[in-house]
Amino acid sequence: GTLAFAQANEPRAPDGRAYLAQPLVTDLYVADPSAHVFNGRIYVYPSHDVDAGIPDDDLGNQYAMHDYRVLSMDRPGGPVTVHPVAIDVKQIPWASKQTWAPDAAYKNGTYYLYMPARDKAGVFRIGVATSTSPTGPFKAEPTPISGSFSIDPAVFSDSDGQSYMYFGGIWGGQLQRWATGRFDATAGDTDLRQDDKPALAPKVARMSADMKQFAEPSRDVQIVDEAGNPILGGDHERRFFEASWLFKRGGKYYFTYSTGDTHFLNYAIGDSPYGPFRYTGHIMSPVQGWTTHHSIIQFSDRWWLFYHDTQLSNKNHLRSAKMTEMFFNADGTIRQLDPFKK
Ligand code: FUB
Repeated sequence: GTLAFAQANEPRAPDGRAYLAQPLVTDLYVADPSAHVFNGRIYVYPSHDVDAGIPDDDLGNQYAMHDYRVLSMDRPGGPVTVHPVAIDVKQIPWASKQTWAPDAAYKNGTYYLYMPARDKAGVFRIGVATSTSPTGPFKAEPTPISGSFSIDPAVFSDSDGQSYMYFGGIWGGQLQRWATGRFDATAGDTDLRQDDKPALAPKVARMSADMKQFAEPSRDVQIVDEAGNPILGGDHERRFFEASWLFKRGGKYYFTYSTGDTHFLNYAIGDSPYGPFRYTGHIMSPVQGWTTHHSIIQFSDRWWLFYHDTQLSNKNHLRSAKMTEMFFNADGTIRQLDPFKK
């Protein structure tokens, strides 16, 4: 059929993977692509990058996004539909600016869009909006999720029907300001500067049955080394920075994330959605651009990495989402991808 024809003719890298590393769209900039398969179609929930003329800084003020657009396609490599604005920051009652990396989920006929943004006091929170359509328009809840903070929500629904939100990001994502459990604006703009202590951990909380609240206080996601010791703050090529994404394969839970200032996508493997997760390796070496942020889905029997880079704009804050096939070794490890290898 059409799919077999398309697969036979798709561009391939020398290692055999389908090489679709072109921007998914070229008439707007989108980043942080969170992909899902709903009803057999691929939906991508990205940030919608804009040029607000703000210079780059450690807090990411140049990332001044204010709305969300959804992309969709019937298969990898298929034509990409860009859907109308799904929600604007003006329609999120608690938010003031910087609608950063979102995620989405589906349950019982409702689609949920999870959105980090600065609240009116400038503190990042995570809110949710709902729709009967995967592409919106979405209607925001009046307040952020109670107990939420920082950025980059990723919601994983397990086969037993439970869903979990992973979240957090240091530097502009403000996670370092929550190290004591309360917001501390004096905690600085980067990390804790405690290189020999465990790195700041991403957070996880199980979602309530209605997907709109945390069912429990959030807890640390432990990322440990081969010996079971926490990855340390000074270990910038392995420690968590932002961009959590969780997927399950072969009964194992893969917690994946960006290392921010060293620009890797990493993964760590565990036996439970709560972890601990053992650091295993890089998924992808650095892309062009400061940020790297991804998602991973299975579509029929193949696995796909969605990511972004700045090759189209040459500007850190104007990013293009892309996708490429990824492969697993027999032992469950991931074959590391190089975004520059054609
Ligand atoms: O897109 C804005 C922020 O930059 C995201 O929330 C981070 O993950 C980084 O990509």
